[in-house]
Amino acid sequence: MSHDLPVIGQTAPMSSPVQLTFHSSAERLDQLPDSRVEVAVAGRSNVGKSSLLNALAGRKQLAFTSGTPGRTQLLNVYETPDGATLVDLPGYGYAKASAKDRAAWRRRLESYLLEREPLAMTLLLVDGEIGPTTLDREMLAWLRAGDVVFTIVATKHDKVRSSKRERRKRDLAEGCGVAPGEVVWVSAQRGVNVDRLRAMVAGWLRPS
Ligand SMILES: Nc1nc2c(ncn2[C@@H]2O[C@H](COP(=O)(O)OP(=O)(O)OP(=O)(O)O)[C@@H](O)[C@H]2O)c(=O)[nH]1
Ligand SMILES: [Mg+2]
Repeated sequence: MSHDLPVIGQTAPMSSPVQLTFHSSAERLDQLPDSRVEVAVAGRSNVGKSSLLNALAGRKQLAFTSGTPGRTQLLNVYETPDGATLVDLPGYGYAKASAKDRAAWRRRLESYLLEREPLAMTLLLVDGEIGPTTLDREMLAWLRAGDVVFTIVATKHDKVRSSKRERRKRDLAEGCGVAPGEVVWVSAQRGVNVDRLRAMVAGWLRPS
């Protein structure tokens, strides 16, 4: 018997990292670069947006992550070698921000999501450990009302005890108003489903 025979179940090719380099940080929509097609990463502060971006790119320090919520206040743009972009959006719901700052972030986020021409998909990240917050639900309602195409990604899969996972998956999906199969559960820390999401992102960013 040949040792070269593939073992069933272990043959799925690993999705390669999304090739990303930092392009720029924008405060306003009109400062964003031209893009062929764009995917955005949205979610409340501290949900794990920057960590997920690093995991997709297979890099540790591409996007700035921090234990202090609310650090990513700008639209941070990353580009692929073939002219597509990924944007790390400012997190919403940072409790210590002033009302004025919060209102400014919200305007920036909303105008981006409604007006950004190349935007093909928005990943809405929901914390898998705590489920959708009131702000997440408001965001979901707002995305639906604005006809913004989105995919729900539940983060920090590693923080949910395995005995609680099935129940949590059902509850989180129900809280977001979607079927459990529509939520992509990931752990940036452990690499859970990162391959799957890489393949999805590659599909959205593929030249048409
Ligand atoms: N256990 C675990 N922790 C995670 C995971 N992803 C992110 N974190 C932690 O969650 C915290 C916030 O992560 P960030 O990636 O900075 O979150 P963010 O959404 O970019 O936050 P802002 O930029 O403030 O909006 C950090 O302490 C991360 O280490 C994960 O998959 N598992
Ligand atoms: Mg961040």
